[in-house]
Amino acid sequence: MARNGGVARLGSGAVGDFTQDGNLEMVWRHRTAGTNVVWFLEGNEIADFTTLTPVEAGWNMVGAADFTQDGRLDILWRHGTAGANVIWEMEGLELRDGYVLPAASPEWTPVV
Ligand SMILES: [Ca+2]
Repeated sequence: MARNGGVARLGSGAVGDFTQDGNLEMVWRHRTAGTNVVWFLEGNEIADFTTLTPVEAGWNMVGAADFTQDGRLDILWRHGTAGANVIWEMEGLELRDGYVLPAASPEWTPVV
C-alpha cells in the first residue's frame, strides 16, 4: 500500500460479475483524474470497456459487494482523508442510488 503524507491510501478499484453473465468486470479508477473505467473480461481477455460516472479525486473505490442484498454488486467508496463513506447501489453497471454511511477515521481501512 502506497503512503502519502502519512495517510495510507486504499487500493482503488473493484472486480466482480456486475452484469451477472458469468464473466468478471474489472473497475479501474484514475486516482487524480477521477475517471472510472470498466473492463469486460472474458477469461483473461478484455472483450469491451465502458466508463462509470467520474468521482472527484480523494475518493477511493474500496471494492464491490452486495450491500443492499438485492443480488447485485454495489460499490463502496471511501474518502481517503475525510473518512466519509458512500455506497453506490448498482444495477449492473448503472448507478441506481447512493447511500451515505457514517464517517470513520481515516486510520480505519475497510476490507471488501
Ligand atoms: Ca459480467
